[in-house]
Amino acid sequence: MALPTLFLHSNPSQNAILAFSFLVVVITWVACMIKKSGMATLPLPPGPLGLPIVGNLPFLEPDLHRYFAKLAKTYGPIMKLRLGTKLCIVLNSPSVVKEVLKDQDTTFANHDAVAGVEIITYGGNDIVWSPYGAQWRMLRKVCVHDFLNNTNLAAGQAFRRTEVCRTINRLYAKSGTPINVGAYITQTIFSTMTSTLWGGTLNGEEGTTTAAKFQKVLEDIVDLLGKPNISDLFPIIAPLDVQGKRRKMKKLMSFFDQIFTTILDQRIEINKAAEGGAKETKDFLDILLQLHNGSDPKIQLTMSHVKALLLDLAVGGTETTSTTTEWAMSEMLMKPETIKKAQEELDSVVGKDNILLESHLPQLPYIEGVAREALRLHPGLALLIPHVPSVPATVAGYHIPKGARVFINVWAIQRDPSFWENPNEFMPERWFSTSNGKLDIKGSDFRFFPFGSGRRSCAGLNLAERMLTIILASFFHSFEWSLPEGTKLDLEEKFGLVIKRRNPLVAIPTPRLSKPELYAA
Ligand code: HEM
Ligand SMILES: *[C@@H]1O[C@H](CO)[C@@H](O)[C@H](O)[C@H]1NC(C)=O
Ligand SMILES: *[C@@H]1O[C@H](CO)[C@@H](O)[C@H](O)[C@H]1NC(C)=O
Ligand SMILES: CC(=O)N[C@H]1CO[C@H](CO)[C@@H](O)[C@@H]1O
Repeated sequence: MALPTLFLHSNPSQNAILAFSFLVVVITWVACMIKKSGMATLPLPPGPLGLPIVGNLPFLEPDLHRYFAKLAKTYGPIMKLRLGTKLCIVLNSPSVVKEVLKDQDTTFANHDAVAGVEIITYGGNDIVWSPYGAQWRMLRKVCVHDFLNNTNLAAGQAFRRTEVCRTINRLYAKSGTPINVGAYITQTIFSTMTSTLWGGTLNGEEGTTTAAKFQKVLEDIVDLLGKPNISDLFPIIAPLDVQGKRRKMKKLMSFFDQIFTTILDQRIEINKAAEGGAKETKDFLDILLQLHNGSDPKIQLTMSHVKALLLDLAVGGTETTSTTTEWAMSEMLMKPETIKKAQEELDSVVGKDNILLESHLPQLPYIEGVAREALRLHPGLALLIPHVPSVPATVAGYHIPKGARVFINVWAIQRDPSFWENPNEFMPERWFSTSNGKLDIKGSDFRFFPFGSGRRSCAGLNLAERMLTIILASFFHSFEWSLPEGTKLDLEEKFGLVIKRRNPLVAIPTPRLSKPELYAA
């Protein structure tokens, strides 16, 4: 009744204005409804309610991968959270992951940089944090095609062999005593990585101290990257660097840059002296310097690219691989019958009086099953590296805004009881079953993708797999392993960018080969 009364008591021009306004409101409202029901504004994925400003931050639990898996039980295969002002999307099932990493691969082929990352990229010249585009494509080609191709991988056996022999000799010296197994694994992988990257340049006594420091600095970088940072969650205050993350990062970087400069200067001198004489095994640095020197007209590699790539591969390849190897050994020690089976295989293929070579690996399916089981239960990067869409996207019928941080919970999927029988149990033999045996390691099936999938999948997969399997096989071929009396092994995790063991893995090596001198350096 109010409206007609209003019209009655007003003059005609006022009436016209009111009627017009009324019409505008109605049209706007109808337009809104049409838009809402149409394609333009799909809803965001469901998710737990948060508080103003801080969002869901106060409710986070420290083990993000487990916390996300728990929430997924309520909110389903795709959900949203707000961490500070940052909108985060978590994917929890193979079918939504396929939509992102396969069907819309190009849109999502960017890694979401966390605060402090810009400092370690030599001015945005590295591969991991480059957005999808021409520079990333060039760097990816250098890594995968020019460096980690089959020829170079095979040639790189020499580097791995030397380091594994060295470690085995160090372990012989410790036989019968409890050792920190993880420390030996890390040392072996670190040395293998650095010699694969820049050869023996860091050798000698001075080299050993530098290497130890280098290894520590690498660990610190991975730690820093894995810490949730306030600047990340509230980008508005990022310039203040309240946590000093950027300051710490800068310090770590200046250390790297010094080392790289030394290595590069030395190498350029050596190459000059050798007058381009062909070396037998080329390390990554040789390949990079040749490209920098214009050996491939399609590739314009600056010195910043060279340094940034060295750093990326050193950071990306060391902790991930050594952590996976340590988890594999831990799982085996928890379940001694797996050690027995692995050793039976090794003894029948390699024998007790022969040295183990990489050429044996294709004949060791049980060891391969062990490696895969470790990658399934303990994928080094439990949430991959967060992806970010370059344009607004639609996933599973929900709206994903440009700039949202997309976590992919590979850890949860690889333990999902709907795809895996006894999902939490370490069972290398599951890889011989007809259903799982077909799953490859490259992520063509989204039930198992420890290295990611698609364009942004791990660039070092082939090298990682070789390092992991040769070390595992060598450790169990050369030694029996037992736990110190009265100790009990656990599988407790410590969350970070790379999920490591909370407590060190301590075990006792006892030689088991007839001719240990085979491994004498
Ligand atoms: C067991 C060991 C390893 C695991 C589990 C692992 C896993 C991964 C994962 C999950 C990603 C990100 C995928 C994504 O964001 O979707 C990645 C990226 C990457 N990894 Fe690995 N990785 C390992 C070893 C290595 C090694 C040995 C190297 C180097 C030689 C390496 C170099 C890289 C690089 C350069 C990227 C970034 C690729 C890009 O942005 O295009 N990784 N890795
Ligand atoms: C691998 O890369 C090297 C250069 O680093 C090149 O000489 C060789 O031909 C490549 N091999 C293959 C199989 O692409
Ligand atoms: C770069 O190329 C020049 C000539 O093309 C050659 O003399 C020099 O040795 C090369 N340097 C490296 C590091 O390959
Ligand atoms: C919120 C939060 O966990 N902040 C961490 C960010 O990183 C610093 C180190 O750089 C940690 O000390 C903080 O705990």
